[in-house]
Amino acid sequence: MTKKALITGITGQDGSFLAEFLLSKGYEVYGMHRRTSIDVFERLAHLKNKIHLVDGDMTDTASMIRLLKEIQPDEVYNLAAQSFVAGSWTQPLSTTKITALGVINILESIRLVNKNIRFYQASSSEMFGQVKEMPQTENTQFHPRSPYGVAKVYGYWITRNYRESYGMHASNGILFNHESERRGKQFVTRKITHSVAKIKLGMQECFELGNLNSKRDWGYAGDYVQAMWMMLQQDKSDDYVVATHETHTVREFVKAAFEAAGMNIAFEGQGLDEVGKVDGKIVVKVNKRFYRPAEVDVLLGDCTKAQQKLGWDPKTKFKDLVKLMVESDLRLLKKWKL
Ligand code: NDP
Ligand code: GDR
Repeated sequence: MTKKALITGITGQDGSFLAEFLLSKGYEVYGMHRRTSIDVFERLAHLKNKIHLVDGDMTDTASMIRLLKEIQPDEVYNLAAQSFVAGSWTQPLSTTKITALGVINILESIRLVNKNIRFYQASSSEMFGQVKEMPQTENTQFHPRSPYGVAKVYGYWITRNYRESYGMHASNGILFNHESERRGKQFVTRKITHSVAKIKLGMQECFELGNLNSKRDWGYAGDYVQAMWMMLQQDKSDDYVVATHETHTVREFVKAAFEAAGMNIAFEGQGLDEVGKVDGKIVVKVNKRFYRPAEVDVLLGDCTKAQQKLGWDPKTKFKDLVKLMVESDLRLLKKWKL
């Protein structure tokens, strides 16, 4: 029997990678998307004829009940969220409605329609926030630092609660930052690789960033979606950290991106006066506008449990990730220039 999976957040970075992966495993894939006034299927162009796109919204429980009844999926992957941390201060209520309450909307819908459906919740390292220990594991206490992080803590606990209350197969993947050539351009990695590619091609002179000192454990999205699937294949549901166990500053990411484009950047100055120069010309400046009201200074994940229990390993190394993103942006921009 062909297995059916419903993915919420299909139009996002992870949605496209997970859909590809599940198709390769022989799944019939359904992707839920909300109505928008413009075409948001850029990341799905190559998959559009292979998956079923269905209408729904995380804040509309009725749409989820309808979809679950119609599709009767074996597995639900809940990837939908207002996922931009900085945006969660400007839109705290809608972030909460989508990223926190959206999770109970879908869990309760599953419970009412068929509680044997297996459930994956996209939990986040942002829950660790002001970290209580290094590295962070499944047992590290949470201290979220943004409305987004707080919403994800709710999503995490309600997923555990439905597992404990109703015996549902509901797992949390506590994923650390994962990036790719399909990453949204608001996020720092893609903002950097896209800007560096523009500078390389003479289309831009300089770009601005916020906190260059914050450290992240960056992995590749293509590797991480495999862990999501592995969690739902276990006899018992559980919670797992998915990370690379390596952390780098934003400044190191910038350096690696320029290097991947064949340029050398040197930083000088401090704080808001810090600049990055290539051949004596300023290419990176710091702007307070990109600082956050409360920052997550450092994240470093320990994925030993996922390695031992799921047999999952992070494959893509930091330098290779940066290189693949820069090269993809160079290709895209060259095409666009033509
Ligand atoms: P994206 O921001 O790329 O994608 C988010 C998806 O959610 C989009 O498809 C978006 O649709 C959809 N969405 C937003 N609001 C609604 C709504 N009200 N109803 C239905 N769909 C909605 O995120 P990623 O792919 O990077 O991340 C996937 C999940 O994993 C998210 O939950 C994120 O919080 C979480 N996560 C991500 C990490 C990362 O590093 N990427 C790390 C840890 C957790 P639209 O296109 O219409 O906006
Ligand atoms: P993050 O990702 O907040 O970790 O959330 P983001 O790439 O937005 O920020 C990472 C770090 O870079 C610093 N930074 C900047 N960030 C952005 N976006 N733009 C800038 O110009 C800039 N300059 C410095 C930030 O302050 C921060 O410290 C991502 C999202 O995918 C979440 O949904 C997910 O849950 C977490 O990763 C794990």
